Amino acid sequence: MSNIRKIEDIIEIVKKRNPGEIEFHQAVEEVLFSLRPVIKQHPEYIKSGILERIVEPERQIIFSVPWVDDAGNVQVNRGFRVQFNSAIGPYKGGLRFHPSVYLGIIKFLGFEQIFKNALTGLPIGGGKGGSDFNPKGKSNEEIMRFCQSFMLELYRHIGQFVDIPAGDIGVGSREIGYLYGQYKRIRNSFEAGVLTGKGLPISGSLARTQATGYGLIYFVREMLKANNYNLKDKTVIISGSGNVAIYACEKIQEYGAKVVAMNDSNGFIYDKTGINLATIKKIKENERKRISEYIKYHPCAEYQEGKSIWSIKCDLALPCATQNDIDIKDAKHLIDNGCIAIGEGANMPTTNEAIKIFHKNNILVAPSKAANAGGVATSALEMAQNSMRLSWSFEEVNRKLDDIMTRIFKDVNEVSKKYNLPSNYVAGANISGFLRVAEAMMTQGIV
Ligand code: NDP
Ligand code: 2IT
Repeated sequence: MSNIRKIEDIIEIVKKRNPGEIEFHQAVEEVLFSLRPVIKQHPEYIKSGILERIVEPERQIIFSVPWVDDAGNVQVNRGFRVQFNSAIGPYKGGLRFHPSVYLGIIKFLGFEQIFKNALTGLPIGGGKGGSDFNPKGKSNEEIMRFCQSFMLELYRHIGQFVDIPAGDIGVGSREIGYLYGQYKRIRNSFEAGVLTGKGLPISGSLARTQATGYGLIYFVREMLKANNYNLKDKTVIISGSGNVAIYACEKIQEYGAKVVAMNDSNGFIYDKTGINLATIKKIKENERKRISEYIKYHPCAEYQEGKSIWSIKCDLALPCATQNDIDIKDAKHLIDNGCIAIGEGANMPTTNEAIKIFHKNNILVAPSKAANAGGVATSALEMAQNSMRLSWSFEEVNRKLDDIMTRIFKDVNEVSKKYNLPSNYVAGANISGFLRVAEAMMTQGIV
């Protein structure tokens, strides 16, 4: 049987075994197809069933999360934790609270996390969790009660040497604080390294809040440099206006680029004079309001609903909201408008078809597994500080983050060249991450 056939067979098995989980199928297809050249060189991986084992989560936990809302009504949500792969370290990955969450979303995110975490070079395996709970419009007390109920089940499955959750969409330091308080109470143990993305008063790390967005820009900076471009005076569009989007905006503005548009799930703002980030932080971080508020402070800006943000002209597109944000139609708009590069801050924000079109048109793509790895890398730095019972300065963590992102780009670039796929950083990231996990799996036998 040829190797190509083998990969297609495995994808078929994944589709049959995980019916309806389309995002998971998409993530598996993207990775496995790009591994063809590696598998050819490593028949021992086939023999050891590395591919069959890597697409099957080691453990999947689904639980009910009952809680009482402010009106006294009982609500029930569904909680998930998928512990995907522990070849190179304890399971590590965020929690997503969003109404669209179901097993297929958590599995795609957990699968991607395996390779991303491997790329950081730090000892962390891959996992992800979350709930279909919708935090929008909920009071602080409702968020707290939900987090406490969620942890009342999750606590038995996690631990600093077992599985270390963190934030993702809908989960920031407020939620991590409530989750941590409940974990500590149940266990009667101040085990700081069990969760990351904690606030500074409870052993969080400086620069973790900024890490994913800053890391994305460090990676994009290196990618542009390798292709004789730079960030200065580039016109940029960023989708989303949450944690990743805000700090990507902050860092790219520091490098002299101009961000002209951002959005949330309702609509986008276009400010041709350049987005005022202080206003975005006030609306989104402090007041938790909609991005449409921006035009109240900056009446010259425009607010639009029902139209794609990617129809605006830009040099750089940074999708930092959610999966499948850029489809073929958006990709064509971006190409026609002269865009030179995509930097994926969100996980899997570009469809597989759109990535193909970008590559065909020589548009550079910084793939999420590599480009947004700064968040989880800094989470691992938070764990290291917690183990040492020390905390590093903002400058020190930020410098380590920059070094890690610069090194990830170098690895991804070298691997893409080695496999004769120059500038295909998507393949470079998949292959580089996979090789680290596969080698770790090989040394541990069939477990
Ligand atoms: P936040 O919850 O802070 O922000 C999410 C942003 O994306 C909001 O502006 C939200 O708008 C928008 N958004 C979410 N879902 C949708 C949707 N279905 N359609 C349109 N817009 C949407 O999350 P983060 O910034 O933390 O996460 C953003 C992305 O980055 C995610 O893909 C996440 O997986 C990824 N990521 C996050 C990391 C982290 O450290 N936080 C690390 C690595 C990756 P609205 O408020 O209207 O919902
Ligand atoms: O997608 C991701 O890498 C995250 N949401 C961050 C995970 C983490 O453990 O910090």
